Amino acid sequence: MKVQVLAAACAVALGACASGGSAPSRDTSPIRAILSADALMLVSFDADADLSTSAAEVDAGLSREFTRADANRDNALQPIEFQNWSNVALGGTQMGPYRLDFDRNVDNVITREEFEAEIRARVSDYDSDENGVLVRAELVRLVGQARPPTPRRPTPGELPPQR
Ligand SMILES: [Ca+2]
Ligand SMILES: [Ca+2]
Ligand SMILES: [Ca+2]
Repeated sequence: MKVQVLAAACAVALGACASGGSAPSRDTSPIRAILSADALMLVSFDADADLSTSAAEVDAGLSREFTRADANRDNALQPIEFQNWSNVALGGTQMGPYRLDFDRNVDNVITREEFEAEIRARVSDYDSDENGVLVRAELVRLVGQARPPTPRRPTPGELPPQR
């Protein structure tokens, strides 16, 4: 993922060079860090506030979130329960992970096992060094300069616009 993002950033920079204009100062082009809705939830699992989410904190966190979601306490998440939970925990049902990411057998109910399996799979996706602990650098996604290339080519000698 990071490799792809860096490759895209290089392509933009090369494009600016190839156009003949002076490339915008790369020092002022911010690299943006994006936290996905599931990463935001995993950050919230950091109960002792040491800025990393341990395996024990993942265990406690997913149990807490399942309980939060299971409003009628039948140990399964009905679609309306998932929707309500997704709105508060993930920031909206359009963010993902989606209901069908959890509901693997598509029976319209998310069991505790399905809920845990999906979140644990995401934890291991984020855990790039596979040490069972999630740190900030594993949770953020870096995105190169979000600004699209300017269509106008600067004339020779002209300073690039200030940002
Ligand atoms: Ca922690
Ligand atoms: Ca339920
Ligand atoms: Ca890790």
